[in-house]
Order: sequence, then structure tokens, then C-alpha cells
Amino acid sequence: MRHSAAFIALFAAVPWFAKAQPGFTPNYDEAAVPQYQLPDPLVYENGSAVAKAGDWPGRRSEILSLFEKHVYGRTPSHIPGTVTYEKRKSISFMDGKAVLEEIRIRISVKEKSRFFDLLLIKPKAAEQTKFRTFLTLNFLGNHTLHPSPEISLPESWQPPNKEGIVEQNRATEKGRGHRVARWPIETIIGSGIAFASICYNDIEPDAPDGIDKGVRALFDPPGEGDWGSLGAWAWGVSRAMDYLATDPQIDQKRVAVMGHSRLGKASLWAGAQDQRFALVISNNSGCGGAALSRRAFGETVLRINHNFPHWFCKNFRSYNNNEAKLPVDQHQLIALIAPRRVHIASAKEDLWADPRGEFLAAVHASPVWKLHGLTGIGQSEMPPIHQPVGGHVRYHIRAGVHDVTDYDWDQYIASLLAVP
Ligand code: GTR
Repeated sequence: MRHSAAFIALFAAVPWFAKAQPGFTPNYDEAAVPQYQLPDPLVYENGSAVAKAGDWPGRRSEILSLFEKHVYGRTPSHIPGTVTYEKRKSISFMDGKAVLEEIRIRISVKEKSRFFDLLLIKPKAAEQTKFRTFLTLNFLGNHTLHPSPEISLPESWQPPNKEGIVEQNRATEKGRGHRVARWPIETIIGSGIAFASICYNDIEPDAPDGIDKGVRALFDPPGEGDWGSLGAWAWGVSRAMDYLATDPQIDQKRVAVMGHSRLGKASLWAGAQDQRFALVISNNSGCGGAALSRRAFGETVLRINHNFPHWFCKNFRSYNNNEAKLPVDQHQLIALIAPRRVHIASAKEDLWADPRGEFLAAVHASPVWKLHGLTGIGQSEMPPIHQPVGGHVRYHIRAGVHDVTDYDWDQYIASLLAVP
């Protein structure tokens, strides 16, 4: 028997009951994946088919509205206030091989304002040189990406650590350089690519009550179908893109948005909505990111809504243990990026994020590229580890666990350099 959404929502707050529900204990058995039928990205809701590339924008808008209404929530289309950019630092970096800048992006609406700090590192070159750019989100603060004492600590409110002590978490001086392994900035700069990053907690703290301290507090309180924090993080990325578009050294036509895990979800949602991104990179984004929800393998819709009630719109909760009723699935999120480029990456041991579900989403998104005369993933067999595949839709799976490694970055650099 299926329980109604209201019944589940009511009892999801009661841990013992929630844990007894199907969909709470993760399934890792391929044979137990339910039979499912995916909505076709190339068939309108009224049943008519998209026959030519010129008709794609119409279907794309329809899919986008479905994701807004049922999954991530609607994002406000304009800012009822002002945005300012303050360049707070511009210094020579990496022994003169690069320039490091810090830009404070401040949004003010009536008497309230919020800001987040963009770290921007560009190769040193003649002023007229334009750089391909990675625009990324990070978890713990820009200062965790590199050991340099020049990188400022986050100044915005940060969620406390498990013990409730902000001072001990990595957002403080203690975290400087803590995440260097995930961010090979020297290699990126050495490839002639600029690197930009924002700490996602700076845009909006990742906590159920983070909304009060983040950018969503500048807008009307969200209703059932309005943005959650994933929407807020994606929105912040677009505001950073607005800034990058004012920098003559950034090649606006060759900017990739990249994030890992929950930030991979935010990166996909940013790239799905904002067509200025030439390449969208999802590193191990899993449920609510690149993985098909209907497979209910590893993390499920129920589980993610239970653990992170602030990430999606409230309507998404009606699909807890009810994925077949979703009018979309995540292959259509990937399809929204067409005919631009997308790179999906999985890790072999990261079963929680459902590597096969991420690959299959790339496969089922690919007909949209075919419609445009382009190669999407180009095959339906999942490749072995360390054998990237695909054309405009690229996919790789590497050995190891949920993480971002140099191997992943080598693939992303190749994908960004492949943008003509
Ligand atoms: C997990 C969550 C995943 C993923 C991950 C992360 O706890 O269940 O969806 O987002 O966090 O962001 O590291």
C-alpha cells in the first residue's frame, strides 16, 4: 500500500517511523531496481513529438518549468534591488604566473543586503588575452582550496560543525589549504585556464534555517513550488557569471560551471537554467543531480528530502517513494543543457550516488543532441573505469570513492579545452 504524501510528510519528522519506510534503507542490488518508464525529452506533455532542432527551445522551456514546479522550485527572474561588485584584492600570485583577485558580490534589496566573495585566479598574460574559465562552488571556504595566506576567510555566517562550534570548523584559519587535493589550481592555470570559486555557504548556509542568513531572505518567502537552497546556490553561480561577463579577460563563451556532490546538483541546475555556460560539470552528483530518480538505487527521493528538507522545493516531497509519478527524471535535467556540453563523472565505489543511474541519465538525454546533429554519449554500454566516452555529453567513471581527484580534473580540463 502507498501512503499519501501528506501522511509521509507528517511522519518523516519522526525518525523511527521514517526509517521503517521502503526507500529509506538504500538498495544496492541491481536486480531489485524497479521497472520504470522514463518521460521522453523529445515528446511534449500533450503527446506531440519534437521533430527538428528548431523546435527544441519550446520543449526545453516546458521541461524547465516542470523541474521548477516539481523538483528545485522557481527562481525569481529579477532582483528587486541592486547588485554591486567590489574588487577587494588584485595581486600577483604563483610566483608571477598568475593574478589573484577577490570580488565581493553584494545584493541589496530595500534595507537588507547579502554578499558572497568570488575568488578569481587568472594566468598572467597580456591584457587582451581571454581565458577559458572554471566557475566552481566549494564547501568550506575559498581559503581551503590553496595554502596561500592571501586568500581571505569567509566572512558570512557559516553553519556550526557537529559539536555546534563554528570556531573549530574549516571555515576558520584552521581550514587553510585543507582541500588542496580536490583543487589542482596550478595545473588549471598551467593549462591556460582561469579558475573561479565561491563557498556555497556564503551564498546561503547549508542548513534548514539557512534561508534567513542567505540570499533567499532578500525575496518573498518561498511557497511550495519556489526555490530551495539548491536553487539559491545555482542563482549565486549565475550572479558570479554576471560579474565574469564584465571582466574583459574572461572568455564568456567558454565558461564551465563545476561542482561536486550536492554542489554537482547545484552546478547542473545552474547550467540547465543559465545558457551562458558552455560546459556543465557534475562530479558525483547522484540523487537530485545526474542520477535517475526512478531507479531508487542508493540515495532515494524520500531519503534526500528527509535528510535535507531545505534543498528542493516542497512539492518534491510528493514523490517520496512515488518516483514513477514524477513528470520528469534527471536525464531531462541533463537534456536542458543541449546543445551545449555536459560532463558527468562517477566513482566506482560511490554507490550512494548510483554511478549506473548517472550513466543511464546521460544515455537517455543524448537523443536531444542527436536531434541537433551532434553526438551525445554515443553508446549505451557503460564504459569500464578510466575510459571516458562521449561527444557533447561526456562521461567517465574512475576507481575509488566519492571525491574529486586529479584524474577527474584532467578530464574536465580536456572537456573545457574541447569547446571550440
Ligand atoms: C550526502 C547526500 C548526497 C550528496 C552528499 C554531498 O550526504 O546524501 O546527496 O549531496 O551528501 O554533498 O557530499
